[in-house]
Amino acid sequence: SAVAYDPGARAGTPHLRAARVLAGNWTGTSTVPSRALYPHQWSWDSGFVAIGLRHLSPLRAQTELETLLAAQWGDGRIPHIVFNPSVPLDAYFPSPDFWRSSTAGRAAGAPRTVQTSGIVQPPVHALAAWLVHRADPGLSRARGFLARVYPRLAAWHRYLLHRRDLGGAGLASVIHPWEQGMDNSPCWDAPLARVTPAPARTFRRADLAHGAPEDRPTDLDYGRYVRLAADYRDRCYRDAPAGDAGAGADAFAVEDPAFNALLIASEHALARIARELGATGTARRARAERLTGVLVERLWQPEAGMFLCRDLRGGGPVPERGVCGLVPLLLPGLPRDVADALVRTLAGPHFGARLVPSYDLLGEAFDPHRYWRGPAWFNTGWLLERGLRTHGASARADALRDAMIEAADASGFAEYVDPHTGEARGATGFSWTAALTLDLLQ
Ligand code: 9WN
Repeated sequence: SAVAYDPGARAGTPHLRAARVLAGNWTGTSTVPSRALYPHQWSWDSGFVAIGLRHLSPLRAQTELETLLAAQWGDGRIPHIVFNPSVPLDAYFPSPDFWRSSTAGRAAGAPRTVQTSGIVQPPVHALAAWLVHRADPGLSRARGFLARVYPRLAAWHRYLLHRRDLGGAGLASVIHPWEQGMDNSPCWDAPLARVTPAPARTFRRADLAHGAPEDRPTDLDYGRYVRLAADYRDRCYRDAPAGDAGAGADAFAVEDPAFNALLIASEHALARIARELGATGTARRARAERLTGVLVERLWQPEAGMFLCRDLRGGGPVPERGVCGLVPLLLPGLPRDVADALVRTLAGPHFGARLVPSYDLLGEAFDPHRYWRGPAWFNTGWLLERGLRTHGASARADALRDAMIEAADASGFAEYVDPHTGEARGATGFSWTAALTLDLLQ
């Protein structure tokens, strides 16, 4: 049953208010990102939520990840949405009858017992599992938590590194903006422009019942999202072989720095998990280091002072500065000059607001209110705060942490906020905002 979140309730401390959001969004086995806008389980949301939940209940945090992993497909993919069967079909679009995972996804090993989407989201899960374990190693060992999740996480990484290496260089590609998680980032404008939108009359958006249209993607964006997802479904979620840009291949294929940085950070975490389970973890650590080299070689742009996406179909780097190009700061093995340049770019004219914007403050497409085209988000802020700390910029990390805690609490744990003023946008009572605030408060 839904517990209404009341943003007017200001009693207690930021910690208590954040905990209350997570309690209200807990379904018994996982957490919805937002009761109204996103009433199912989302993949990378659950990773971030588990990172915060571990401070309230390590058991709930483990359960969050276990529920998601139970919906993993036979080919290793973790679907971006796991649908709650008790939620009406028209509460969210695209719904299970669009994805048809149990029929269209059968060849790829979609689960029979639960309905899911067929695309993926950024692989933050192994990092989350490791952090959750560390919060209560005794409980984790007693429940065999890591031993149970490790093979699933390893299969997930295997899927991304083999089936999704569409560029052939070793990095994972995304084939839909929803996979990268920053849905309408201006980084996708050029690669998406080649996609013929599905006609507006063929689908009905549910998001506009809960979100202001000027804060959300446009109808034209949605037409293209629907086309890409429907084409993938109609191919039974089969991934094209590496290097294949032919007729059966995806119209949209991008190598994204944030997605790959999270994969590498999670590979480091898997190395630690392997060690905890009695193996050496050496091969995984070596792979994470090798992939860091590939990421730099392939996506680093010294003139921009940041990483840029690579459009595999249009050829070459996408000349837009999205926050995704700063997220690799998270990686410990980054060359010194690259890390230093990222720290400078974060404070410079393109990103230097009170809170880190999702897109270039000076970019032509910048819009402080529209979703991933300018507003500040708390998951990317959390990753950058961690990155600043990893590379010794602790005063900047402290300042970002304080600004985020303040903005999260004052906005009623908004989904995203104006990067200059902190004004709330999108949903309030948003789970990862509350969860990551809890983590920053520790
Ligand atoms: C599509 C759940 C998700 C986040 C994404 C965010 C938004 C969905 C949507 O909400 O995307 O997956 O319907 O707009 O962009 O990052 O995981 O919170």
